Amino acid sequence: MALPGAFSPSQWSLLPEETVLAPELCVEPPLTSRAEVALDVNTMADLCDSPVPPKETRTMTSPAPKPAAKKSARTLVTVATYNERENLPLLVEEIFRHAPDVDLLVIDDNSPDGTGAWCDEAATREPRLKCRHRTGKLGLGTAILAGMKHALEHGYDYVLNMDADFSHHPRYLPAILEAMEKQPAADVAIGSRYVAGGGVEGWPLKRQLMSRAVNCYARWLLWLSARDCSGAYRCYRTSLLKKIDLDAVRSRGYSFQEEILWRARRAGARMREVPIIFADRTRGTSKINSREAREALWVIFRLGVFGR
Ligand SMILES: Nc1nc2c(ncn2[C@@H]2O[C@H](COP(=O)(O)OP(=O)(O)OP(=O)(O)O)[C@@H](O)[C@H]2O)c(=O)[nH]1
Ligand SMILES: [Mg+2]
Repeated sequence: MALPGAFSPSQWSLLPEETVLAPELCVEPPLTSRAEVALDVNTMADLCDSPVPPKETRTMTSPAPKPAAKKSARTLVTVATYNERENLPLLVEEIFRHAPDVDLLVIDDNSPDGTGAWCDEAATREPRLKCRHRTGKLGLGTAILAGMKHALEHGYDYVLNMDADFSHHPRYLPAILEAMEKQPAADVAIGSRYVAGGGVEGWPLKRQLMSRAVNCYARWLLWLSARDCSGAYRCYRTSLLKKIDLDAVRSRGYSFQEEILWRARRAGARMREVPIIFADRTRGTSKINSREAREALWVIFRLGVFGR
């Protein structure tokens, strides 16, 4: 039986036009093997079909960065960190190598491993880098939100968030930024595991299935047409964020990704997905736990069924 507020696969076509991820809103895969990106939002069944990711060598650094699209838009990249001392130095280097025109804000929650201290020291040598410190571990969602508010307060055109653990490789930055510009311009560009050309490396089958299931769940309950609704590698146009009441966001943790897409859809956002290969972290430890996962499922349920 369908849940109140949920809708059946045949109702996808009833979504307002601007919320549907039309095929032309998918950019071509930036990787060597180009696969046609076709978004059929009329069926839920294909949501759970695993696209076959192209073979790619996993390295932290990549030899020949493609420069980011030349553009005048001011972009703030935000990275939330909690105990990412092993990853952050190389990540900062790689971000500026692939996207030299961006500014970078690290939002650190008083990491016991000294991530914040390293960042402060690095910021004295790198004017594009800033570090914001919070008192303790306050959740990934609130950290991303703090980054969005910083971008709004400082007049940036785009705010692009990514994880610190190299699951979101900086080599995709140029493609994601280009996806914002390509006509018709997008309000949100999503680094997506679940469009053709995208994929996941290094996750056990159980985690892959869980991620797929959460995506199906969120798409159904929240009427989201993006294939990857739970990933954090995304760029937002700040003019879109101005239309969203950021203070009303309920999510503290991982459901932030689904919730902000839901709010963006309701604000009439145009979304575009860019294929990425998501690589499991090789350094540092995971911060997600079962309590956070249960809380995320509950928030999505509440938003979908009660609308708040
Ligand atoms: N500031 C801040 N950052 C956080 C918090 N929780 C997680 N993060 C960061 O958010 C990003 C994603 O967290 P991960 O632990 O990688 O979560 P995940 O990607 O779902 O899980 P794994 O890849 O398995 O580790 C990383 O950059 C973390 O350091 C938090 O409470 N505060
Ligand atoms: Mg991670």
